[in-house]
Formats: sequence, structure tokens, C-alpha cells
Amino acid sequence: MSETTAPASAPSPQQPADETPAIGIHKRGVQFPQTHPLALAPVTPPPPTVDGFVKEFLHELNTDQGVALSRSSINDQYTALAHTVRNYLTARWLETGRKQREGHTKSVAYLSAEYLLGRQLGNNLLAANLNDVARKALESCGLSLDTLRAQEVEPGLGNGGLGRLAACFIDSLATMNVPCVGYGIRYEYGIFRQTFVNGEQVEQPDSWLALGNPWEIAHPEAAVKVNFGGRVETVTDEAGVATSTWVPEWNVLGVPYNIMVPGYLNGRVNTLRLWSAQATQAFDLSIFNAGDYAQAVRAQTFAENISKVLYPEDSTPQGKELRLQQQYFFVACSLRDFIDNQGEDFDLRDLPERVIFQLNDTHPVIAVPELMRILIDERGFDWNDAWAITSKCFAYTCHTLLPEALEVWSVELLGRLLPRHLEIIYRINTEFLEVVRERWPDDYLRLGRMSIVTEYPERGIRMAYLATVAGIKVNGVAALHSQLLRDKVLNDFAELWPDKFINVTNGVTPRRFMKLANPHLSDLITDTIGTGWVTDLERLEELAPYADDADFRAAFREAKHANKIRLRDRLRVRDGIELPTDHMLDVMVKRLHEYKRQTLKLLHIVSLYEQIISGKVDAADVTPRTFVFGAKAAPGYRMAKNIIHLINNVGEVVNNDPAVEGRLKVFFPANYNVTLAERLIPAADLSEQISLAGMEASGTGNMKFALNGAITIGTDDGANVEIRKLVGDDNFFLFGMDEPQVAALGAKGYHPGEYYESDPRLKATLDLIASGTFSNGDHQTFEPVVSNLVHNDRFMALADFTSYIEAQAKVDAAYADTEAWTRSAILNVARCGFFSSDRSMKDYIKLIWGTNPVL
Ligand code: F58
Repeated sequence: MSETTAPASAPSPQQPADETPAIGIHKRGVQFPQTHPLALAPVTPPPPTVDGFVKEFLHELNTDQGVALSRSSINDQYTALAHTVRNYLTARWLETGRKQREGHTKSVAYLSAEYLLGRQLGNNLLAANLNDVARKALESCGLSLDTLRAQEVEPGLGNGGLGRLAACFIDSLATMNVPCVGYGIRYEYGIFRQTFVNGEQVEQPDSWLALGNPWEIAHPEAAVKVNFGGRVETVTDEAGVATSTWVPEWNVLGVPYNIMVPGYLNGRVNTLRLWSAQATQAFDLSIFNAGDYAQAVRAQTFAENISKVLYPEDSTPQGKELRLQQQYFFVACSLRDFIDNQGEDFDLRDLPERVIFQLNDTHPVIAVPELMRILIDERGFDWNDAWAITSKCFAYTCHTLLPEALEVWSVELLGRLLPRHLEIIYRINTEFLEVVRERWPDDYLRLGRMSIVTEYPERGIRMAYLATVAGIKVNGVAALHSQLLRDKVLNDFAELWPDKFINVTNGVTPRRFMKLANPHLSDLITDTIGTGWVTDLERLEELAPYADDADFRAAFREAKHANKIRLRDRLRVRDGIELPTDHMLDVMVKRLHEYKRQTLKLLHIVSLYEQIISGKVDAADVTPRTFVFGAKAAPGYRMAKNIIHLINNVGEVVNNDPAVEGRLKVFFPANYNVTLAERLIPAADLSEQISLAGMEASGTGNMKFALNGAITIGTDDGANVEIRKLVGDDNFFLFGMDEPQVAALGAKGYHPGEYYESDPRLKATLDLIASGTFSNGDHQTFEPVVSNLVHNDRFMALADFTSYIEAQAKVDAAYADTEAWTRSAILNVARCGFFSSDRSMKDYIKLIWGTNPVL
């Protein structure tokens, strides 16, 4: 079936009432069963003693997996262990749900097409304080907790920063006792697995569910029907009032899968609800009976495609029909679910007191017309009343500044897939432009600029504008980003509604990225300042005086060294890499994108190498450094893939050239993911955050590195600006143009060739690549990379090269003074408590949501 044609759904066959399974029993108007005295308190497993844990574990292994310990596979054991942990959390989960329902408190409904969760077992053991008990219990069964943890396949249901941020936020909300449900998509295939073949990226499907997922609970009986396609019929009554009815052409079911989101040691367990698409009918029996089996299951295949795979784009949305289907699918399921869960008597006028739907970028923005549709078409509200409700229920977070990353849906596609929604968007736009006209009469250019509907290059809907019009607040994700949103990307809107635009700087969860990922440093911190920092990260400040304590510095270095050994051990097994543990570890991990400038890092490495092989520098004088890259390129992004190829080939040459005397190493372990990040970040000495100023909205890797005692070399971009302010100029290596300088250079006209011609070191570096040194003498392989840099260089790597090289020389000098370096690293940790996602959540609560913790 082509992507654009949809199968009509056949009428459902009648079944005798007593043979019809109960679907949607939790829905409005349906009674819950009478309770039983024994069911008043949820069933709690025995208290977590070692023996109790063993019993529960063996019970799971025997009854759920159906195997004896002596015959069990590692996957059986892992699954049984996961279920055991889940059982311990279940009572808390049910209790959390009960309190929330009874308290009628306002919830956050976080709408995100991506959640990059990382492995669950370690995090859940930590949150439930079961780590020691589980370890001992498993040991008594002759099993190793570490082996079972390694069995878990991480759910890679996100591309990068945006998806990981969603995961950090739901962790923080649970830990802070804030009612929240995360809504998203249960992709059957997450972000692709990256492999390298002859240095080039090759993608493999991520079949993360192949061995089952013990953390999810499916609720097929609570499936939600989602309509698509068809037409809108408008009927005008005698009074002249027109009512629209959507007559859809086809539909699918959304089956919810619930996943626990436990707070850290606080007994709260929130929910992440991911939707999986299923056909409303398995197959068409009449076609099946006529013998055309393939045709009979076509509708099923079509429907189930919707949640089949995560789009592996990291910045440029492709405008594909399936992606719009995904977006509407999960949003329609989520809104329906939330509203139905408020109960039959709930007055939707009170919805803004019950929920705030936080839109994680524009991907869920179709929720705005969907809520309008529900209110008007299904619940009989008039337009103004519906808008009064809708315009209080949403808030929008923008995560980008790249113009090409802002989603625009073609009207042709939107109208075909969601005709009623398009109609509603048009009306929202008409009423909005009326407001603009009132404020700026006769300013036609402004009307064109601000219209939600654009005419170029084709008629389309600008989703960021729709979100801005509907949202109570619009936030950027770091101070600089929010300012640029206000001043540049959305400046007309900021003029109209100055109070709507706010900043909430991103953060990261200290539970996963410190306590879990860096036990050595965490133990040292806890031994020094106590345990409170894990949920109150600003308390890391108390470490600052210890930067001047030689014993503490030695202990800090010991932790860093232990982390390098852990990383070496992991990479040896995972990638066959032999990581030196006595080098400075210089790490650049993030999606591969030209604006992030992995090429600039590469130019630095190649220039060091060029200086050695040309005899300008004696290898013995080079600071021993190991460079580690981690990056996936969007499969269709040719230049990004070329850059990956070049990094790998440079590594191959540099690592094996005896002239280097082993003082430089370049490694690129494939398939960078959350699991690898947890090993890599704690071991790093130097964090590379080198995007062109004004391009990286925030970055969150930068925060993780600083909190784990790496020092940043970076531009004045995204959250780097705030990191530098907090840690101080002496503890940060700043280089490159700032945003106004970038803008000025762009306006003046940027000619990268001039930099190539005027800096002999840069010229020698680029010439070495062009000479075929890293491509077996072939000049063609990396010609596109070199010529793009010399002739185009949209992200001005050449303009920042000299400044970068100078800053790197300062890094070498600073690293030579071990005590001073350690002192700086400690101050990075001590001064970055601000970057906890708990603080981000406090900001959202105070500035946007107005929700309260439930204690
Ligand atoms: C990232 N965006 C920003 N988008 O690039 C980063 O600066 C920021 O720290 C982070 O969000 C969190 O705010 C990002 O990761 C995506 O991956 C999208 C996925 C879907 C297609 C469009 C890009």
C-alpha cells in the first residue's frame, strides 16, 4: 500500500452480547466492581529482606517465566528480577493513582513524541532502595546483579536531547511528588542501532522488544479509537447556526502501555503511558475467505505502521504523512484518556484547573485543534467557550533555533488526514489575525509574517505559531535561547504578548547521571557533605571549600581514575577498544550535525597529527590525549555520514602511526546511547561543547559532564553561557565568536576561503585531509567535506578554528598542573547544582503550571 492511501475500516461484525469482551471498562458511565475487604490495601510483597527478595524472585521465575532456577536463561533471570522490583513498586503505584484521583489535584500531562529513557532496572532499584538487597539476594542464588543489568536492552524511544530531557523531567516530577502523566508513543523500533562498516555508518533496526519488556503493562481493554481522513459535513439549522461533523474514513486503536516512573526514595510512582497502534479489525474475513490473504491483513499492517518506528531525524522534520499520523495518534489517545479519567460528572469548563498539557516542541501541537474539536463537536460547547478552555490548557516548549527545524505541515496533507482539524486551525488563525489587525491596523506585512498559515513554498501550517497562539506560555530552554526566541524567531509574537515568553533552563536528573552513573564520585560527595544533595543539588556548593583540600583532591582524582578503568573495561568488551587510562580524556558525544561542529574537533585532531608528522612538533612534547566521539547521523543526512566516515578514518591512521608514539588516540565507539553515556561521561576530563554560537538551544550533555567533574571547552552558546557564569572563567575554556559576532559576520558576508588562505595551520590541516591521507590516497572520498568547509561552511568552523586551537593549547597547559586542574574540576561539580532537572521542574511549576506537590 502506498503511504498516502488509507484502507476504509469495515463495519464490525455483530457478536452476541455475552461474547463481547469488555473494552474500555474504565470509561465514562461504566461501574467499577464492588471492592473486597482484602482489596482495600493493595497487595504488598514481603518487606525487602534478602530472604523475602529471594522468595519473590524465585516465585516470579517459577510462575511467570515457568522455569526452575537451574534451567533458567539470563533473560529469564533478568525478567524475573525486573518483575520482582516492579512488584515492590506496585503498591506505591496504585496508591499514587488513588490519591491523585481522590485529591482532584492538578496534573501535568507531558506530551512528548520521544522519551529516551535508558535502562530501567538500575534506576528503579535505586529509586526503591533495593540495590543492596537485590545484589545479596541474587548472590545467594549464585547470580550477579551486574550480569542481569547488562541483559536489559535500553528503550531508545528518542533521538537525543529532546527525548532525554523528557525522561529527566518525569523522573524529577516523581521525585518531587508532583502528579504527572507522561504521554508518548510505544515505538516498536526505537532509534536505529549504529554499526560501522569500513568506517561508514550502517543502520540496523532497534528491535528492543524482541526479548519482551518487563517494565510495561498493557491495557488492551482500555484501547482508544482514533479516526483519520474522510470529510467534514456542515449542517446549518433554522437559526442559521452551522454545525460541523467529521465523517472519518478510517480508524485505528491506541492500546496503552503503562510504565512506572518511581520517585527517588519517596514512595511516589507516576505513570508513563505509551500508545501502541493496532488495527480495529485484525483482517477482513470476507476477503480472507475468498483467498486473498495478503489483501485481508492489509488494513492491519497499515494501522500498525503508525507506532512501528521512531523517525530518526535530529533536526529537519521531513513532513511525512506517517509522522503526522503518529503525532495525531498519540495526542488523540492522550487527550481522550485524560478527559475520560476525570470521570463522568466532570465539567470540562474546569479542565484548566485539572491539567496543563505541556507540549514538548511542536510534535504534539495538533492537540490544540483536537481539544477544540472534542469540546465543540462532541461536547456541544460554542467556539468562544471552547477557546476559553483550550487557551488555558497548553504550554509550549521550543527546543531549537534552526529555521529548518520548525515544523510546517502542508495544508494538502493536513486537510486529507485531519479535515476537521484543518478547519479549526483556519478559524483559530482568522480570529488570531483579527487580534493582530486590531493592534496594528494596516500592517499587512505583519499579518503575513504572523499568520499560522503560510503560503510559501506551499500552503502550510506553522505549528510553532499555532502553539504560540494557543499556549499560556512559550519557553526556550536556556537563557540565550529564550532571548533569541523573543528577539528573532518569534519576535512579532513577543511584541504582541511580551509576558507569554519566558525562559526555563534545562536540567538533568542527578539520580541517573550522578548517583547511578558515577558511584565513585557520588560516594565521595556523600562521605563529604552527606546524602541530601541527590534531591537538593544546590547543596553541592558545600564541596567548594574542599577544592582547596589536597586529600579531597586526591580522592577526587582517584574516583576519576576508577571511572576511566570502568570505561576501559566496558569499551574493551563492547567495541574491542583499548582505552589508555593515563591520558587526558577528551569527549564529544551528541548527535552528528554540522551546527554542533564535530568537524571543528576533527580539525584540531588532524592539526595535532599534521604537526607531528611534518616535524613541526616532537611527539614527545604532545600532551597524551584520547579523543572519544559518540554520534549518530540521521540516515538521510549525507554530509553527517561523510563526517562520521572521516572521524573513523582519522582514528585508523592516527592510532596506528608509530610517529605519534601512542600520545594521541581517537576512538569512536558505535551506537552511542544512554547506557554508554552513563559510563563515558563520568570518565571524561574535557567536555567538548563547540557549536556555533546561537545554534544549540541549550545542550544537556554539557551539564552532565560538568556535574561529573569534566571541564568544558566551549563557545558562548546555549546553556554553556550559564555554565560558564556559574563555574567562573577560570574553570571554563571559552573560545570563538559570540552570537552577535556570528550575526555580524553573516551580515557582512562570510568567506571561509579567506580563513583557509590566511591561517597556515588551518591550510595544512585541510590539505592533509584533501591529500587522501585518511582515504588510502583517494582524493574523492572526503572532497565533499573539505570543499563544503572551504566554500560554504554554513556553521563557520573555519572562522572559529584559530581561537579553538589557542583554547586547546590552554587546555594542555592547564592539564599539566594536576592540582590546579583537579581544583577546577571540583569547582565545576560544586557550582553546577543549578542544572538539576528538579530545579527546571520548580521553574515550570512556578512560571507555567501552578501545580502543587501531593504530599
Ligand atoms: C534538543 N533538540 C536541542 N531535537 O538541540 C538541545 O540544544 C536541547 O538541549 C535539547 O533539545 C533539550 O531541550 C532535539 O533534541 C530533536 O531531537 C528533534 C527530534 C524530532 C525531530 C526534530 C528534532
